[in-house]
Amino acid sequence: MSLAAPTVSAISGAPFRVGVAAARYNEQLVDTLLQQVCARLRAAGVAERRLTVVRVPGSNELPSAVQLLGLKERCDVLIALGVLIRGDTIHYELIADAATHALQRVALDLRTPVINGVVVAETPAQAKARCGGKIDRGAEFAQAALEMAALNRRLRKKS
Ligand code: RBF
Repeated sequence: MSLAAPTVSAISGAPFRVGVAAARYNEQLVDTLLQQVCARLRAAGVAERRLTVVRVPGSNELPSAVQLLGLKERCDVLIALGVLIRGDTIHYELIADAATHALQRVALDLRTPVINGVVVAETPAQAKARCGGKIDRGAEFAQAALEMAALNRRLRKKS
């Protein structure tokens, strides 16, 4: 995976409605990601009342959760947050794969951008570096969400 993150552009989040689903598995790490995401969204002007957060057991449940959120609220963008860490089996890989595909499917079916904020790590140390450590993945996910919400507003057919 490339480390070349996109350059950050200043986008006002004031008009956006954002839905976030966050897994409770590896809870401390996901909580840190969630704090980073919310901090960046608030800093961009997203109003508290337009930010909905729901929690689900694990990353496997994220696609259903963002779909339900997207159907209930008219969100400009949806964000799925989770942390998958390699265990003794390849289970984490299966979940990562299935969740990645399902999140894309939800985005295309709902015609609402979905940000894949699932951190997949080989070790707990790798996961920590990406959730509160040197790498601010939460800020990257929030920035991607702002960009896609802006694109959605600009290109979406008025209905
Ligand atoms: N969920 C995560 O979000 N991160 C994990 O690292 C993770 N590891 C799992 C490992 C195993 C062996 C199992 C059975 C589940 C794991 N889950 C994990 C939970 C999964 O996303 C989901 O909540 C459950 O499988 C119930 O559908």
